[in-house]
Amino acid sequence: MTKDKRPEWTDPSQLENFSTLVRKGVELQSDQTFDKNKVRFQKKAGSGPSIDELYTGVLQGDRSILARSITLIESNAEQHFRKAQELLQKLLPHSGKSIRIGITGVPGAGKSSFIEAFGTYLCEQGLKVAVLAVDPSSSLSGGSILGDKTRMEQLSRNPRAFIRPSPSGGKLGGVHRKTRETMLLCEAAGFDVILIETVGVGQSEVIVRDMVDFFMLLVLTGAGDELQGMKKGIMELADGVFVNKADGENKRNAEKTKAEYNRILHFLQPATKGWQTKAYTCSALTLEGIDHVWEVIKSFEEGTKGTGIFDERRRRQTKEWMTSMIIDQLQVNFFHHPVVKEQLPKYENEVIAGGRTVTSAVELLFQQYYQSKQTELP
Ligand SMILES: Nc1nc2c(ncn2[C@@H]2O[C@H](COP(=O)(O)OP(=O)(O)OP(=O)(O)O)[C@@H](O)[C@H]2O)c(=O)[nH]1
Ligand SMILES: [Mg+2]
Repeated sequence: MTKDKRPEWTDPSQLENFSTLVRKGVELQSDQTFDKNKVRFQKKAGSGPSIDELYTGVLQGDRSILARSITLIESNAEQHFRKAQELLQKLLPHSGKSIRIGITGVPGAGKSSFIEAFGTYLCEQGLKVAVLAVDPSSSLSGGSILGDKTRMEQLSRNPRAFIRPSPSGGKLGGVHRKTRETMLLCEAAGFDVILIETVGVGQSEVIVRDMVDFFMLLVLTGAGDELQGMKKGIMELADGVFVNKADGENKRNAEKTKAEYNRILHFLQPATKGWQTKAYTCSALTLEGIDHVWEVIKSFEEGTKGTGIFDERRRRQTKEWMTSMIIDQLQVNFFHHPVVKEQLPKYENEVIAGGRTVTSAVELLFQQYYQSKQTELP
């Protein structure tokens, strides 16, 4: 048909004049796109399930929904942050019912093997176990502990267990927040025990200590010199010191090490009021003593709940968490402010060159920061 032979406009209601007919189709939802190649609707990238869907899924213990919710919390994107916060707010009343256990120890102490053994034991007792990690290096390297799932092969296949590697940092204090919020999600999903692993090499033990009820230190035999060199600080954080690898020929040594630790612990300030931190032996290999670890933790829980110390610590931890988030926000706000970014190097140079005192530089910097903040106000 040539152009000029086309009929004039015809009223569509005169259906007999049409050989084909355009019908009203299915409307495209705001969170959908239409994929021409596959000829079907797709959810727009990033939209994902609704908050209500996530909420219900997490409460029902749906593992894939739980994993997606954690991904939302771990995301550094602004729109995910808002959605995650809304979800957490809804789930908050369902959290808090687990026992939170922190595990630290030098590389090679057997943390992964211990979690495999202990976690499996707990599952056998009918409990549900979530394993999280705080990796001090992750914000730098992007890597994470618990990457070695090979050491937790059995546990990672257990339907009662849920293992989540350490999140990567993003903003200041990011890992801290993400792990705490992930813990709350896992609690809402019905996990009875939360194990949080961290390598005992610095600040991360203190961060984990502030998140958990019971903090355990995993150590090796052959204390002697090692024991002397060990930071008293980390032992003062622990509610229990466990000498791992107490098996085979190492067993006697482990007993000796245990006695040495007990001697030292006796003189230290206990980590938890009303609870004497002691040393014990265990083996992640033969499983000897693993059940006793749980007995120790249960008796700790009973005792501290009885005296109110348990709840008091949780309240204090929440308060301190808030304080630390305020400090993070202040830091980010200050150091990312354009005026500070511009002026800081100048003052640094002046201070380094000896032309200005640190106090005066800081004062001037804050003056300029506050001034520009005031002009920003509506
Ligand atoms: N004999 C014996 N060997 C153990 C025991 N627990 C762990 N091991 C071994 O010790 C080595 C280190 O164990 P891991 O569980 O990887 O230790 P880790 O603390 O997780 O180490 P990092 O992940 O490097 O921090 C492995 O070769 C384990 O097989 C135990 O109870 N007895
Ligand atoms: Mg490990």
